[in-house]
Amino acid sequence: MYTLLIGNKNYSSWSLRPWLALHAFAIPFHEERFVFDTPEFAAEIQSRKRSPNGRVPCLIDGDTVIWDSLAIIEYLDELHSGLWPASTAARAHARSAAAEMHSGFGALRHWMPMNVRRSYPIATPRADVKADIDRIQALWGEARAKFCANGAFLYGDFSLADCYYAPVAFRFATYDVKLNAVSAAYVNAMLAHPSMQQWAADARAEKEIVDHEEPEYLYERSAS
Ligand SMILES: N[C@@H](CCC(=O)N[C@@H](CS)C(=O)NCC(=O)O)C(=O)O
Repeated sequence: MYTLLIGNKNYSSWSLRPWLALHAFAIPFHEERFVFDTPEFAAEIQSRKRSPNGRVPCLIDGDTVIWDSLAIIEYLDELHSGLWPASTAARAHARSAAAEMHSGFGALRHWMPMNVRRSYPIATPRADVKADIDRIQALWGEARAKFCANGAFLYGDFSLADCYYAPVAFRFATYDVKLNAVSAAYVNAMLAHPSMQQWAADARAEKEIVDHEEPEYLYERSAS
């Protein structure tokens, strides 16, 4: 049985991605949640005792330890197969989209951090955030136009690409981002997915508030 080390469900966007892959594809796993800013997180995770890079997520499969969300989902695809879209062209596009999310969209990630339980509408996103939003919508639109014959997800059936963009769906809801029709329908489909609903319910049930992860901290600090 796999063990997945994760952070707070309300905040940890990187943890969500492999958790969703395991949960949505009904792969049995055990989760261990470590709360940010606690002595346990420092002792078990940041010390690198349980996770080689001192971060979450980290997947443990017997003697094999995989410590980055992208490596984890590729490992799962290798062992369970069929988690990426079926055609070679769709798979290449989906992997490019996931890699772009992994290495890019810094402005969106910084200025719209995932916060599942909050509603914090931002009427006019900063220009750099808007550029990230525009690029994501273009990418989603292309995936759906080229590779999605049926189905509500980016490449039709739910795939690892959707796991990779899941935190963006939560962000767009939290910050009430105005979207085109294709993107809005996709976000709705993602938010309605039973595994996303489970994660959101777990996030709402968490009691911990990490001040520096909350939007007020970010926006008040930037204004001062
Ligand atoms: N590139 C990594 C990012 C992992 C990451 O930054 N995780 C955050 C939580 S979402 C973390 O562990 N932060 C705690 C720290 O850096 O001390 C991945 O894809 O897994």
